[in-house]
Amino acid sequence: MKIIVINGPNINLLGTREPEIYGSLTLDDITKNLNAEAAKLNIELEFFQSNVEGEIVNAIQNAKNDCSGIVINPAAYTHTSVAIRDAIAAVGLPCVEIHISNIHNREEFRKNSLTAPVCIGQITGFGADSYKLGLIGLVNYIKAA
Ligand code: CA2
Repeated sequence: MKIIVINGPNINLLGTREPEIYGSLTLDDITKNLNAEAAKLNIELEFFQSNVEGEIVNAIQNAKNDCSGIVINPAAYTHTSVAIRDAIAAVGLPCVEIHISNIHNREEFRKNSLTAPVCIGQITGFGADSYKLGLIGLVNYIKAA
């Protein structure tokens, strides 16, 4: 089983600023931790990060070719992107939305997710662990399907 982990804009800056909100781990650290979890789960991971909305849409569409599911942190596009929502709905792969911070206890504009309604679930507020929790939930969902 192969799962793609997609990260949206500015996630490449993790660990460099705002550690009180996003923690001190870098995207590279999170990738290493997820690869360790993937080995335990006996699955394969692919990673994609982009600051460009259309590139994220392309990655979601391409996932249909060789992936069984998607873990996505759409970052700021969570709150704005009809295109990413439509891509998730169009490919029909099970998708888990994750956030490092708790989007429900921050600014009002972060509370609404355009993408969550087309995902099987949302994990928000567990720091870097949100990725791991989202991955475990997705793999269990796929295995049970
Ligand atoms: O909590 C999350 O994972 C977010 O998806 C992160 C996004 C934010 O727009 C969402 O509302 C919630 C922002 C990612 C920006 O990451 C930074 C990393 C280091 C320094 C500055 C920003």
